Amino acid sequence: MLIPSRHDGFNHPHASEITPRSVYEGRRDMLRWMATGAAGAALASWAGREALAQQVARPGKLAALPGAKSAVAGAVAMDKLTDYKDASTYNNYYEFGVDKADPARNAHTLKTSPWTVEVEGLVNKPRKFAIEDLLKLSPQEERIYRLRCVEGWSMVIPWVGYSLAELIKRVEPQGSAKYVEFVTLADKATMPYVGSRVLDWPYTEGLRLDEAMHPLTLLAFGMYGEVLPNQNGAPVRLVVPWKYGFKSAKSLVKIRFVEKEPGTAWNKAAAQEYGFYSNVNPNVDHPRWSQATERRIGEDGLFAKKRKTLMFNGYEQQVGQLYAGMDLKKNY
Ligand SMILES: Nc1nc2c(c(=O)[nH]1)N[C@H]1C(S)=C(S)[C@@H](COP(=O)(O)O)O[C@H]1N2
Ligand SMILES: [Mo]
Repeated sequence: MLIPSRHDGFNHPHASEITPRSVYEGRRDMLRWMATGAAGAALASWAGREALAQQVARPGKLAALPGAKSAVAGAVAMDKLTDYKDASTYNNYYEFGVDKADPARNAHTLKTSPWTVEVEGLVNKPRKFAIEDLLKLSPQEERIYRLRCVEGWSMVIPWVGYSLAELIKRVEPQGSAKYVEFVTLADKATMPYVGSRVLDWPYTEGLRLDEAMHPLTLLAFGMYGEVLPNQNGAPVRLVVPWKYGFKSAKSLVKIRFVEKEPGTAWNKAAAQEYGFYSNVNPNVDHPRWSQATERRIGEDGLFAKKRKTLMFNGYEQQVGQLYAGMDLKKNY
């Protein structure tokens, strides 16, 4: 998820806001991290977003969207929740910029109403949903999921939504439908980076039909009891908790049922680094860095000790059987 950045953590003015002592103490870790290329951009964004977090949304600002506790197995991680201010100011949403603080800064231009999601392709009942109808299609549930980014950080967020399977059942996929492609908004007028060469727009993602049907795969409309803030993918996004964060496409406009494995945004950008499956797997390194550990955002700051990354992000019991017999090194 890292592209050459204009930021160099050590030259960035905000770097001075990090106390020399913590810099010193974290230095060895830091140097190791620098070697991965991740540090420059991340250090700059972390410092920059501290100030931003003071101003940006906190729960209580957006429309309420409460959900009943989910009964889906594995839907409630017992981990401590990430602070709302961290979850809403440390984001990847490249349509609004490549710095972690950019989406919170820039995504106010996203127009989430009117909004439609078109469900098409190999289904008996293709349908265009107005967002209001999609919201009411099934009861909203609260699910506390970990989301782990391929860059090595993770968060724990109380999402609100319902299983994507609820929608899929209603449109009746045909026997030839083997995959689901997700297409997100690409609007040059409101998204400053659409048109840049960072990615091939629109941002798209895909799942195998059985992955899309798995009850843990969430169509999310809210978090922390409120509708999604724009930077987190309003008005509707995917959350696939056992896969790296980039599979969880934001601001969906099309859901398409297809026969062949669809292309995906990061696979198109760097095929040797980002495969179609992208299951969280501590045993398969990213070609440029390890995936064995992660930092929980907000836990202990930038130089926190890493925690071990779990197979399938801790959801192995629920989803492991989907990949029985597959070579997960080959299908990364
Ligand atoms: N449309 C779109 N969806 C996207 C992205 C993006 O750049 N554009 N980034 C992905 C990545 S890399 C991650 S880690 C998650 C981050 O979700 P969050 O900001 O809610 O934590 O969104 C994913 N969905
Ligand atoms: Mo990510």
